[in-house]
Amino acid sequence: MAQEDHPQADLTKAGGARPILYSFRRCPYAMRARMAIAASGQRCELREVVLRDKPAELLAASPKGTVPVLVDVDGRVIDQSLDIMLWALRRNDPESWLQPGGATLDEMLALVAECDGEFKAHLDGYKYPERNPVADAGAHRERGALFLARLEEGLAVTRCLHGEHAAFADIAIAPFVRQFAQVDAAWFESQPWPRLRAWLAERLAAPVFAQVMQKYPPWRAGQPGFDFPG
Ligand SMILES: N[C@@H](CCC(=O)N[C@@H](CS)C(=O)NCC(=O)O)C(=O)O
Repeated sequence: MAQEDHPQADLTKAGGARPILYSFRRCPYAMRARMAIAASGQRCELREVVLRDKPAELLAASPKGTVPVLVDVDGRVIDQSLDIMLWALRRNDPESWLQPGGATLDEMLALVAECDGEFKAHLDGYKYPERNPVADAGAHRERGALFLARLEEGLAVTRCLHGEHAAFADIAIAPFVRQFAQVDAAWFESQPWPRLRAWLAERLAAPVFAQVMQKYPPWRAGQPGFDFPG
């Protein structure tokens, strides 16, 4: 068993008064939600989803069928990753991710919106050129790189995106930069972005990242989910 596999002995009882988090390990939206939940100390029941075989319970909670989805103990459904981050951090934010000192929450959300909008579209065009044969992966890489070059400029002023410490935007954006970097690691390494690379390396080396990248077997109806964070 790989070291990061979750031991079966940690299976927790189904039900119970814990929010349920439908998640998918490799989804960058789910990663950011899991990091905020882990940092907040909020405990959840994690249900790992197979995207091509989504559980009926997930679709009943949120028919749009994306992860992450959080079902709170009162039945409230939160089906956007940023809202799940805010839900967790507004309960408990020991690392001040919502108040980095160098920006307001609205300013951080504006940067994250650029990531989720234009940058994500170019990331997809670059990463999955086969999904749109007319699109040119190289052009998408160039356009996505504009966002990354801007991050590099900001990181020349402060170590993290909005100050010296990681905060909401760093956590929300890093999983997408990670994906972009992984498409062609040699190309990414060759770009004039030393601060961005250091920033990404730091995000990926943070204990909270390792914590949320543990592997869980897919959840099946009638079975207990896993205690998260484990
Ligand atoms: N805006 C949503 C986007 C979530 C999203 O698109 N998640 C992807 C996985 S990374 C998904 O569930 N896709 C549905 C599918 O592939 O069937 C959020 O922020 O939570």
